Amino acid sequence: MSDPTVQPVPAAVVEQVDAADITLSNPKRAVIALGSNLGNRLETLQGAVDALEDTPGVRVKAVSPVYETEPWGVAPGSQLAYLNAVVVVKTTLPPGSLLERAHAIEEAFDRVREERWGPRTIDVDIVSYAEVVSDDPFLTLPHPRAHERAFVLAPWSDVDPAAQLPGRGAIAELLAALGREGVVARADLELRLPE
Ligand code: PH2
Ligand code: MG
Ligand code: MG
Repeated sequence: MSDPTVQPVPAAVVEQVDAADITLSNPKRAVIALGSNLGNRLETLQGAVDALEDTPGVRVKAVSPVYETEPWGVAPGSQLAYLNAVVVVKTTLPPGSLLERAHAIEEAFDRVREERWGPRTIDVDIVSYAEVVSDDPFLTLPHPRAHERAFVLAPWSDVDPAAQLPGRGAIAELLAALGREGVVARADLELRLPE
């Protein structure tokens, strides 16, 4: 005998739940690092923040203080100082689409890729995406060098002091171990959180 409390589900409304649905209904938190050492650095950082907010499926939740930082990875004195900041977003975009958007924003600000670690108007790096750990060469998550870069960890710890870097531990501890040499807060400069 059939149970009268169980309603049969008509075949027409059987739902499909696939990866896209889960992404769409469940926004993820991503941490994005911004850096600029060419042109009007502050204006460009703000432009990148605004462009992120203008992206369908991306909401900027927090913007860090701005730091002036010594260029890492190049001969001392060979490049101008960077301004660096970190942005926390909530997004329904999957990681690959968020990366495509990051690259589009770099292109919009005339980023040229001539040499590795060359000076740049803007660098938009995905530092972490939810708890995702991936060694995909197209998008390694978390960012493979974030744990050893004070110019990422310092602004990140300002917006999220308890943050963990998946696979690496607490960012506060990573930053304490690394020190803040060459990474100076520019309290006179400020990025606006988009309305
Ligand atoms: N980015 C690099 C290389 N070196 N140095 C500083 N201070 N800040 C950066 O954002 C940065 C760098 C490659 O992306
Ligand atoms: Mg980059
Ligand atoms: Mg970078």
